[in-house]
Amino acid sequence: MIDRRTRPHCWGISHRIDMKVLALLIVLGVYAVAAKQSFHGHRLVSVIAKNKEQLNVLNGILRTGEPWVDVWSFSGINRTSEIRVPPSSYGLFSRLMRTAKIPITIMENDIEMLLERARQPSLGPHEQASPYISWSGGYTTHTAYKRYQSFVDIMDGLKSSFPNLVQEVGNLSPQTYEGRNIAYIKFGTGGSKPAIFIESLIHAREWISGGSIMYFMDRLVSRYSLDADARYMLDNYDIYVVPVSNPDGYEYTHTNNRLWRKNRSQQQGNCRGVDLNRNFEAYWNTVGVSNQCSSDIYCGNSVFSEAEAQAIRNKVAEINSGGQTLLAYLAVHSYSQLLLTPYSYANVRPENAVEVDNVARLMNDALKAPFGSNYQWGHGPDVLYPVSGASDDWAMLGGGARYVYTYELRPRSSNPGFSLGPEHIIPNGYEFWLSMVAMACNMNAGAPSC
Ligand code: 0X9
Ligand code: ZN
Repeated sequence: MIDRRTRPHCWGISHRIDMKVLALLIVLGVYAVAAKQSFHGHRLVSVIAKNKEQLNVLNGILRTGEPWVDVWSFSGINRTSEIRVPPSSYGLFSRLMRTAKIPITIMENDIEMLLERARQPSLGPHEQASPYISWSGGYTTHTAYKRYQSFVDIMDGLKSSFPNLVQEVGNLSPQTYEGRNIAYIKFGTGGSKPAIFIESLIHAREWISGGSIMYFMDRLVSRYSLDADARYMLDNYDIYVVPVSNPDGYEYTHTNNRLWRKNRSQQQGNCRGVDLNRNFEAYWNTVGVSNQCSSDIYCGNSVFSEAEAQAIRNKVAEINSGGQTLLAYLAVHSYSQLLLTPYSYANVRPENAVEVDNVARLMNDALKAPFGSNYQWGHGPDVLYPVSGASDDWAMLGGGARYVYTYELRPRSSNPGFSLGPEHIIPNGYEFWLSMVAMACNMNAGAPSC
């Protein structure tokens, strides 16, 4: 017979056990959800195609993409391409290279170690000693890569702290695939001026883009009353910034996979992600894309299929329909230290290529100026590779922008590649700042000279 008095007691014990089990399950569950992908044993290799046949082999590899290999940078004949090869793919990869007679140089045997090392500061001595580093931020600090919510909070804070310099902080429409808002900010001092539109972090893993943009935004308003450069920009232009154009992907690089590039939309089966920089209407699905979702350059199943690409298109359309001139469009990426001019889709130049290139040269000089960084500028397909469906081409073809540039920020090469340490935010932000000033000062926009 069950002693009734013991019942509550027994229930209490089993309840406590249940709670423990529940807590354990929650911990395990959270761990499972938050467990980060490890890159132990993944090699980073560099290869150079010496002729067209070899380039075709590399191109074939690029097209099949994740999870078999992950192409970090891809370039033309006689240029270095850098590829992450997981241990399970290495046998096949090296056989393919041997057959094609392409020598493999191993840059790193364990990419997890590369990511780990990037947590150690690695600034060059000239940068540490530079007087420019003495301006290390006004409204916010720039010593760590920020999560998406911090970007949003800081933009809200800039609006309340500098109401005369920030006209709007809002959200693009539509929201992301996972239901996040895509925040934007509009800097301006009133009236309708020629617009500069800056898009960054469309590729999730290119963290330095967001860091440099945040430095730029901070400097623009914090130094307005102190620097002629900041004043010139805000007195003559309206500047729209979407610092995190792919928030779902960006958050995923913080929580799950540091090397994720695409958005997070669900495609065929369980496969996720479209390369947003292949989803715009610019000779979509013609060159430099894959039709397989597993690839990092998957262009989606139709042009503008992705919410994040639509959101940028819609904002630019709104700017244009509001009677404003979209003068310049900047797409900010990393890495390789390049400044690319349009068009991306083929060996074709816009009719105003001369003025676009003149400004690019000056922007590139500005990038090199403070620290002697080795930046290179040129026509996208020449310097890098042709791509279709990229936002830069669309900005000119469909968005009506007269000056269009794609930045590939620091570092120069794959070591450390995407895992560039946060101590580079300020120097790279400063280089980016100077090149934006050079652009603002040299475009034909009817603004007084600098
Ligand atoms: O491939 C891309 O989307 C960009 N490079 S990245 O390494 N950041 O992925 C380059 C886009 C623009 N490309 C050209 N203008 N060729
Ligand atoms: Zn990119």
